[in-house]
Amino acid sequence: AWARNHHKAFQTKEDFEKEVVRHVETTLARSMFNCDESAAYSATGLAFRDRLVTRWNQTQQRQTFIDSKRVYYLSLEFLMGRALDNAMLNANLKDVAKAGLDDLGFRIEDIIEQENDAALGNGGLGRLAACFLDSLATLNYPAWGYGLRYRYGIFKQEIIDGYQVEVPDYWLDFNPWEFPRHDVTVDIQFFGHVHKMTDKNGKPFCHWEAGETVQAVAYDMPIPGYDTPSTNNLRLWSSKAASGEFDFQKFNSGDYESSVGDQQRAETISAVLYPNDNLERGKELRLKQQYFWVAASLYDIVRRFKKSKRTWKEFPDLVAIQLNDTHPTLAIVELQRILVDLERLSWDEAWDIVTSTFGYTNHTVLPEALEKWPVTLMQNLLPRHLQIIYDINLFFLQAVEKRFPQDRDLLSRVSIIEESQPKMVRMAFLAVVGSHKVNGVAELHSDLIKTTIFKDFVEIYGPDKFTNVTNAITPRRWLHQANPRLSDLIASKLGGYDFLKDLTQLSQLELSLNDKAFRKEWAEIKYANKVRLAKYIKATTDVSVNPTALFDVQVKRIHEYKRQQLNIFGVIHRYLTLKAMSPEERKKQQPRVSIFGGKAAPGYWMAKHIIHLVNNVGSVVNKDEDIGDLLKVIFLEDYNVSKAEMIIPASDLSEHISTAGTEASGTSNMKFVLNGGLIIGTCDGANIEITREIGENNIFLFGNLAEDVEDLRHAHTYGSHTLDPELLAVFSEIQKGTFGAPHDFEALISAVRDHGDYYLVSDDFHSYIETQALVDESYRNQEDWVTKTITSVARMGFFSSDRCINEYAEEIWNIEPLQVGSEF
Ligand code: 26V
Repeated sequence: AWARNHHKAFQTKEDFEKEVVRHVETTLARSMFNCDESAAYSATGLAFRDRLVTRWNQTQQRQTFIDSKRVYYLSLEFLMGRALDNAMLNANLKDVAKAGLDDLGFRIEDIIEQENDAALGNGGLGRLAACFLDSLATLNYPAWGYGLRYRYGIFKQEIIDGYQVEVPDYWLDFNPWEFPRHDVTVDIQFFGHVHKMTDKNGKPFCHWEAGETVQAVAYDMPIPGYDTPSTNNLRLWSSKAASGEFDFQKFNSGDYESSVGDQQRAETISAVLYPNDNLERGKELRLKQQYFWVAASLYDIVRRFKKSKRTWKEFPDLVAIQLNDTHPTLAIVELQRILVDLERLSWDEAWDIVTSTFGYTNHTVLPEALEKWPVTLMQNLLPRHLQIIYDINLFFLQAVEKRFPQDRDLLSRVSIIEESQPKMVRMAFLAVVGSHKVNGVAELHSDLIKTTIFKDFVEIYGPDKFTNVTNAITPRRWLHQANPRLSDLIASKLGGYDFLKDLTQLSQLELSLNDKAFRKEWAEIKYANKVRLAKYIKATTDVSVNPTALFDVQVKRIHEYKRQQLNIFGVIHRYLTLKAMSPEERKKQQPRVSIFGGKAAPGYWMAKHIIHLVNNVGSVVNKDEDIGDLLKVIFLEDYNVSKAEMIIPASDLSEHISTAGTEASGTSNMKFVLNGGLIIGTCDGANIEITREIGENNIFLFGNLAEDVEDLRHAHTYGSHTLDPELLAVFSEIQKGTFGAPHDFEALISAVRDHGDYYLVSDDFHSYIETQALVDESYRNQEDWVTKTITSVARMGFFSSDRCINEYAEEIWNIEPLQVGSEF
């Protein structure tokens, strides 16, 4: 097979060029004479895709043949970004492609830029799933991702007059990375009624007679590993009208519009990614998305299992399913339904299989993000599933009652059904009850869930069901791809690129701390990355920034708990301080560029006001001649994975300043440090473990601790609430109208001043300002700064997603790597 496909497995630039020309002239039906950058991208993508296909098929065949246990990662979000650069680097053929494209008259960077981001996610949760797929393939684990093929990914953000405007992200125009599988379809049912029936042996069973059927069609994306032939699969489901649903009656009788309407209703299910992160809104379409995706995936998994001819008892020996947050929790109910209603296992046998199969990862403790569905909605859309949920709850509560007799209060606290008006299904509780392991994503977070939202469940199940797996990132994309010069420099010191597969090898960099040439090159790379970002800032915002200034970056979704408002209030304080100085005094100050980026959920007014304030402060500060290069304030439009790959390597300092106890982990903090930047941050999420690894001299921590947050909030509401005087000075300046109509920012101020300052902006303000002053001082000593950044990078080995995936594999999934034969 390998020999037959040899023409596709180019190794030289000549063969690569032949493949590109072949695709331009045949697949794209164009001539090389009118091959523009877009066509060159398509052809290059197709050439690499061809290479992947053989390995992908071999990997799947091998996994099937060996009958190895597979893990299925169920996630409503996969924030993949671009695929071409990644495919080239993983195959170690980027140099070949670069030379080939050069011959054909193209610059490889321009070709890479042609690709749309696969932006099928909101933020951290979706990008984590993408890093996990990279590690699973690289470590040769038999694994599939399952998700939805949204026609529109996360919206594109435009800034118009300082305001965010959302533009649809139609990304599928030409996507060489997906393979439609029109033969892999599943009919998914909704609505209808449940009938009690009796089988031929006289045993009762339930039959769900559904009211609507929608078809799920599989689209597959190959996921290459780095420096391995293993190529895993990401299967995304797309919805369309089921063949039986297309109403030919209507169509033939001339009611064309209405038959097209049915078609469109079906396609709506996978039309758009919900752009909220951390806010649950209980929309029926979202529940439909969840069930559609979960039911199609389980059908697929069960179909594959059945081919192995094993008994049902053995299901958990072949299948592990990880639930990425509560979004796929219905999978627990669906598997129970398949086993009990369709396969006719006893309830207990089925439930044993179900609970041995699932693991659940929690990604947030914010109460407003915890999924709850109205019982009435569930009853209408999924009547049989609601019955099963009630039964799961009944058996669970009976067991609890047995162990803790007479504790009515406990029963109502842990009930999967919240007895509120209206009644609600608590998805996180269902996920806990239906899984054998529950994990948080950083140590503090995993401790917090055990003492807050899942406290009672720790009592009931014991502590072993709850565990921690600290998040991490793939060094292939976030170092090698995003920062090739730094990766090359590190490789030159470590004797090759093995560190990309064993990141703990970075520790050897500490041996080079005193190597002058190395330090110089290290600093030059940071500078070059800053120059590139400065050019981008000039091109997109028309503001000139000095690349020798300290680049201070906060890029992430805009949310009150992440406290971009603290950052911008701090910037205003800095501006006022500079304004009050004499010109001589000013000359002694450290120049800074404050860079913000991130999307606000379209309905999140506070977040939108924050964006507006940042932009308005920028337009005042950036043209103030007293200030010049001492302070620039930039808002970068449409932050996404590709932009992150450019911005992160250019940062000196990044801000991870959430109210302690609110950011489950954060993962960009790791990306910034790995790229030679330092952090200003709170004792929250993974910042704490980053500090433990790199040392507290190499991070700028500030602010109140998680353990004190509750008392502070209580004091705001019930005690006297005195606000920080320097923050009040900032508020007065905003209210004077210095940054535009003060009315626009009243809500931001009153959240702190009048509504209890839930996120402790005032409590942490002074500590924040003082710590920023320390950063300035530190940055002035460039030699020390470089030492800190090299030391930090050297100690980041722990934060490779390879370590993280190995922990999941051993502690939760019980799966082993499967080496694909070296014959290819
Ligand atoms: C939640 C919801 C709630 C229902 C509506 C739609 C929706 C969409 C996404 C989410 C996920 C929110 C949770 C989340 O993104 N958590 C982030 O997960 C990262 C990876 O573990 C972690 O680093 C971040 O700290 C955490 O905020």
